[in-house]
Amino acid sequence: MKNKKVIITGILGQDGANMAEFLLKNTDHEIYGMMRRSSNPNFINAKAFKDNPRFKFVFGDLGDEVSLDSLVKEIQPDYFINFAANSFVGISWNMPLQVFDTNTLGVIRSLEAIRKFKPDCRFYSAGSSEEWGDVEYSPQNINHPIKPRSPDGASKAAARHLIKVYRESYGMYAVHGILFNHEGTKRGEEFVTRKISKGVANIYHSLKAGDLNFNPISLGNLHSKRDWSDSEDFVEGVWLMLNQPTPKEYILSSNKTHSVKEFVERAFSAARIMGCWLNEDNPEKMVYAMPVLDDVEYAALVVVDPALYRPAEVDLLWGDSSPIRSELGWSPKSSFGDLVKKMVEYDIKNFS
Ligand code: F7E
Repeated sequence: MKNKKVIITGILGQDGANMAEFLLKNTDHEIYGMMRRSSNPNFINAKAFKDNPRFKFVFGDLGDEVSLDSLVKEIQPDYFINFAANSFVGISWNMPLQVFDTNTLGVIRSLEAIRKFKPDCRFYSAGSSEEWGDVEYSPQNINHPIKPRSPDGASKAAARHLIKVYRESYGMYAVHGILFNHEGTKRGEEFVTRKISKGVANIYHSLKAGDLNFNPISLGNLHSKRDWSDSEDFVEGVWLMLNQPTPKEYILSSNKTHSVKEFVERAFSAARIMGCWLNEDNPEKMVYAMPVLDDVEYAALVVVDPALYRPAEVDLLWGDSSPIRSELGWSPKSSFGDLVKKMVEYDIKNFS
């Protein structure tokens, strides 16, 4: 029997790379990793699989329907997994049109390519808890009203409706599973978790060298809460969503919520650096600091920079993924503590 074929978009990003690793390890499928043309592509996340004989890079762009049509026509994929997106919420106010073009129109272009050239190909596109935005209740389940607070959240919400339209109009197996925050050692440094783990590694190595002149980590809103999981657990859930008798949308989440402030505390503690909060009554002046000189002075580990606050914030994300746990048997292997420890230890070890 012929091996099945899978196109993964966003292959150089965290989720695309983790999905490729998962499928190469657990199936005999052929994986086609779609990347955009760039003068300086960064292959760091693809180290583990780029030379695998069942893996191939292909050029394509969600902004270019010609490339998507050609890929689907030529490869005849059994699965098309869309992890490509402009996923950094913070930048989505600065480039809302590009965000909408990639995250929403890119989904239509992919669906159209499948509809025209391989209508039985199963399609998954990454939805986001950003779509809930201004949340009405917690924990949030799949029926939560769509109330985005950012161009990113709005673009994903529109994509969700379009995927439903294609599913119902053409009978396509097309799903938009909602992913709460998911992180790991392949996460981009613009996201708060990796910014913290890399910053902790930097401070750890300065302290080890006896240098107290390190830069503190500058952060924005410390009080927003997120439901953080490990991306490696999520790609397994996405694969389950793609392999059911009928398409159905699910949420992937840890079912727990933690503040950015708690992430900071856990990350420093994973590096065995003990700090305490100063000015806690003033959110814009808060400092996480380490006592020095017999506790007389403090060295700042984290400072707040109000310029990093967002024009509109999603204050609390907390998911309810009980349906995928009970119906499909998915469960995450990593806890919040495991995730923070893994990221900090990785960044300390691979510090340069
Ligand atoms: O921010 C706060 C920030 O950028 C988390 C994407 O994958 O998950 C991600 O979106 C929180 C926010 O992720 C900094 O204001 C404070 O409240 O890591 P983030 P996000 O915006 O939640 C969802 C589910 C997606 O789908 C998205 O695509 O942390 N925060 N200080 C900061 N955030 C950043 N980035 N940098 C800071 O300095």
